[in-house]
Amino acid sequence: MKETADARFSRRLAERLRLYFVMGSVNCRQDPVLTLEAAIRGGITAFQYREKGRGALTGDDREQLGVKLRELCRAHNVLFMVNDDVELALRLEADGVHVGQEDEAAAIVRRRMPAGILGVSAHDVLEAEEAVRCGADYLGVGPMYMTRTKPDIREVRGPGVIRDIRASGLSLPIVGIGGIEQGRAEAVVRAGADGVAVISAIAQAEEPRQAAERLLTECSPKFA
Ligand code: 3NM
Repeated sequence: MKETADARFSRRLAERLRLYFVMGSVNCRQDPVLTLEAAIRGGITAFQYREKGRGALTGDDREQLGVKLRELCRAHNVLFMVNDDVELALRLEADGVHVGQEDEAAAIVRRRMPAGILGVSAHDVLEAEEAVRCGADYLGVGPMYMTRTKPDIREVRGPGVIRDIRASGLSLPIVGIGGIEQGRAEAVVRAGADGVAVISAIAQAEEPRQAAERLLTECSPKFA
């Protein structure tokens, strides 16, 4: 049977979401540009600019850092997403926007950025189904494990929630997020995720490049 255009888009997007690095300046041990450069050398396939939290850059500083990070991604064919800010995403000519359940409603973002990739955070089957109705192109499902990076996380559900979402019949690309460190990525992919999204496992690593390389190996399909 011939693959539909939607199915082809999803399959290609899933491949590009295998190792999804999320960060802003407050998450990094070193300079964010150097951190992203190292992560790209380590093989990340997607990046989300998430300039959030105490001490985060604002205004022009936020945008200028975004321009530098976008340039890096563009030069290396890494997907460039912006967290929760359609205006910034449009100004930065990002590939798309990622929104949480608490952020601007996904359906509104979809209307304001019809051609961009829309990622939505979901925590259970009902939220996943609602995100699909709102036009999500992929889901970020978490928290997989306990994390100290995001203070307002929901209950930790583990990779089983991805298995539940897949069992409900959802075929959209999924990345697991939350507390995914070395040694935890494979379980997330085995549960049905197409990739993993991480902040501290790369941004807080002494060697972000090596951290990314190891995670990429862990979440690359080596099982049938
Ligand atoms: N969203 P780390 S958990 C941004 O559960 C984010 O939706 C989550 O950081 C969710 O990789 C999370 O350092 C933080 O644990 C991920």
